[in-house]
Amino acid sequence: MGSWKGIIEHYRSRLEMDDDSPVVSLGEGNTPMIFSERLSERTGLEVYLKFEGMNPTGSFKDRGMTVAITKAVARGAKAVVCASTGNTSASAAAYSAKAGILCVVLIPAGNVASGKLAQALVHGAKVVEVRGNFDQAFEITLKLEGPYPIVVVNSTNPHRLLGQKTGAFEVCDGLGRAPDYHIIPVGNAGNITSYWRGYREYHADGVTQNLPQMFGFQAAGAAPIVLGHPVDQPKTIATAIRIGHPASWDNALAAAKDSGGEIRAVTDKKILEAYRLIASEGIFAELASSAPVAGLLQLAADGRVAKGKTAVCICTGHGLKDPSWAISGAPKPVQVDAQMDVVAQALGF
Ligand code: AN7
Repeated sequence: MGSWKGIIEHYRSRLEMDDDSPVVSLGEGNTPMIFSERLSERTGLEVYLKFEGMNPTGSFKDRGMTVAITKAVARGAKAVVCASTGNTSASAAAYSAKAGILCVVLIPAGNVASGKLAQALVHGAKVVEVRGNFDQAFEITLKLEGPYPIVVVNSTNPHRLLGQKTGAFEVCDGLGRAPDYHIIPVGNAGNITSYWRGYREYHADGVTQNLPQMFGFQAAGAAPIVLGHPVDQPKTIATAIRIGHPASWDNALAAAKDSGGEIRAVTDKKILEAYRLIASEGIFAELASSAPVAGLLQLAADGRVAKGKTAVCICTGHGLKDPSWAISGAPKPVQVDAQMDVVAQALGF
C-alpha cells in the first residue's frame, strides 16, 4: 500500500536500475484502464482504454523519460536533447527541470500542438524550431550526440524503451492476464516495441500465460510501415504521429508479425470520428491517441477480431494538448446576459 511513487520504484527489478542512483520521477504510471461500454457494444469485444494522457506531462512518454533522465543524471550528464512532434519534448523538458539539467528540443516549425510547445517553454527547455519535418529534426539530433556533451533522449535511447514497457506490465496487472488484442498508434514505433517487450517479459517469467496480438496503427498520410517505404512528406492532422522514417521500423514489424497482429493505417477522417466518439464517453485523448480506437473499429468491421475477446487501446496522450480540434468541431456556446430568466430561456426551460 502507500502512495504511488512512479514506475521505477514500482517495477525496479525489471528496469536494470542501480540501487544508489537518485530517481528522477514525477509520479508517472499507474494510469487508468477504463472499460468502454460503447466500444464494447459496437464491437462485441470487451474493450478497455488505457488513458496514458493521465501521466504527469499528459502522455506515455513519461514512462521512458523517468528512466532515461535518471540514467543520464547517474552518468553525470548536464544536458539532454530530443527531436519531437511535441510529447517527447514536453516530457524531456519536465524531467530535465526536475533533475536540474539543460534540455534542448528540436521541433518541426509550425507542426507541434500549442499545449506541447507551452510545456517545453514553461519548463525552461531551449526550444529550436527546425524548418522541416520531424524526421529531419531527428536526423540532426542524432548527429549532435557525438561531438557535443549531450545525451539523446529520443526512443533510440534504450532506457526510454525500458521504461515504456511498464505500460504492458500495468495492463497485465490490471486485467490479471494479457489482453487478446493490443491496439496502439505508431509514429517512431518505440512504444509498440516496448509494449511487445513488456508482454513477452511477463510471459517468459510466467506472470502471464498468454500473449496479445499486436496491432499498430499509422495515419494514412504517414504510413511508411504499411506502404513498405519511407514517406518523405508525411501528412496527417494527428501531428504526434506525422513521421515518415520511423526509427524502430523493424521492431514494430517484428512485434506485429511475431504476435500474429498487423501494422495498418487509418484515415484522418476516421481518427477524428474516433476522437469525438471517445470524447462522448468522457475521455479526452489527442488525435494520435484516437488512432487505435479508429483502428479497433476497422478491425471489427473487417472481422479481424473475434467477439468476446478482450482488447486494450492505448490512448497515448491528452486531448488538452491541442484543444483547437475540440473547439472547431463543436457548436459555439450561446452568449447571454447575466440574468437567470435569460439563461433559462436559452436552455429551453
Ligand atoms: C500521443 O513526441 O514521436 O510510435 O516526438 O505523441 O513510440 O513514436 C510522439 C509520438 C503516439 C507514437 N501517440 O509513439 C514525439 C513523438 C502520441 C505521441 C505516438 C506519439 P511512437
